[in-house]
Amino acid sequence: MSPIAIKGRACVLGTVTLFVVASSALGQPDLRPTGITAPALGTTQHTIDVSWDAENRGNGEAKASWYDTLYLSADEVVGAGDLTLAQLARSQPVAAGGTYTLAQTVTVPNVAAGNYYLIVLVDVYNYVYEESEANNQFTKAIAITGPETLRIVAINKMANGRLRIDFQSISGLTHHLETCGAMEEGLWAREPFYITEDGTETQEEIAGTGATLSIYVVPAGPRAFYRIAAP
Ligand SMILES: [Ca+2]
Ligand SMILES: [Ca+2]
Repeated sequence: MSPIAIKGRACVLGTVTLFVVASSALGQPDLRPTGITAPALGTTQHTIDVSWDAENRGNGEAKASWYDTLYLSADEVVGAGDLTLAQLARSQPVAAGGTYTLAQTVTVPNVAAGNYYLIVLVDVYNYVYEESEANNQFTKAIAITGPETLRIVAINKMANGRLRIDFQSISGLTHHLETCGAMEEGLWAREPFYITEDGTETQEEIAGTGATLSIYVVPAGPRAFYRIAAP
């Protein structure tokens, strides 16, 4: 019995050695999401366009297919209670150093107004064996307003003729919108608006939010209301 036992152990050791050499020679892929493109503001039960970019920063090809999942989360960690907004398959391989983009129009769930996070997890089912499985998440903040009407707290005509509107949701979210062009106060209007953080329209905001919103302005006044809708 003894010679047979020795032969079997040698065989196992040989197999282990061969696997390590082959794995090292081929290289491993390493998928990593690098960005999420989405509006800074979403409205419940309205759609938003979301896309995410990812790269293969490893030195081996990522072989198809795998799945990426987009979540809506109240914090920056995926956990119980987070909502799945989209799950997309990547059905082509990505070479070492290569990139890919997935995009989906999603409906913002009927959640309470507040500040949330879009979180993308690439290779969510771990179909791809990667150099690192710890870098597969990317997070982007998004504010969500309810279907409620929003209260205008200030309307100001700016020096360039544009109209700036500061508004607040019932839940206390504050934002401001600024018309793309000169606009008359006190009129019903339907104009594309940009969301701005600082009152200055930048290319990044336009590209990043993709966000012109249609807005219906009720005649100006501190008690006026308006609603926003998808373009
Ligand atoms: Ca990875
Ligand atoms: Ca993986």
